[in-house]
Amino acid sequence: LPDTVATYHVHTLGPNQCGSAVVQAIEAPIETVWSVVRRFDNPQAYKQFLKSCHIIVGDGNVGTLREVHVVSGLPAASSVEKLEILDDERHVLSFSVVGGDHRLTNYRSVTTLHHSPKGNGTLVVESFVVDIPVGNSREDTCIFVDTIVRCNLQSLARMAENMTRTE
Ligand code: A8S
Repeated sequence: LPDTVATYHVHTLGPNQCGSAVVQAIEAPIETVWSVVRRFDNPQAYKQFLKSCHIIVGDGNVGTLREVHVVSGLPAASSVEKLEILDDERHVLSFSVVGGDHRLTNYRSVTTLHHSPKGNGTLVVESFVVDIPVGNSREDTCIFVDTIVRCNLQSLARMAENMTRTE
């Protein structure tokens, strides 16, 4: 395993938290994928559940705060998120949820990119930790977040693969 996986994706869970990880293979070079992932000001480029994003404070480096608005049909309206890690050399991005109108209290995720073992592609690993909302089960919470993250990474794959075809 690459050492960034052990460093960034092994989370300590509190008694009322759940966490998981999603892995996505992408047939595009790591720098192409990273150019999309690193844009903390533009998550709606590939996160299809988001309809808008604006920067509250910061210049896109660590500490930057953004507010995203969610498409209708989800049990949420908005989220305020803080950029925690942006490492252009190791290809690591992490953000935490610090406010907003939704049920995912103390959500934090880490995304790392890796050269795929064979060929010119990329492996994306995204893990998260979140509090289990009162009235929800551990399993339902994990399935809900897992589904969102998996959709985001599938959309990221489509986008990066299209960019590669037209480069
Ligand atoms: C991300 C990951 C997640 C985003 C969740 C899990 C969210 O934006 C949506 C619905 C919610 O209920 C919570 O990388 C929240 O964005 C789509 C508003 C945080």
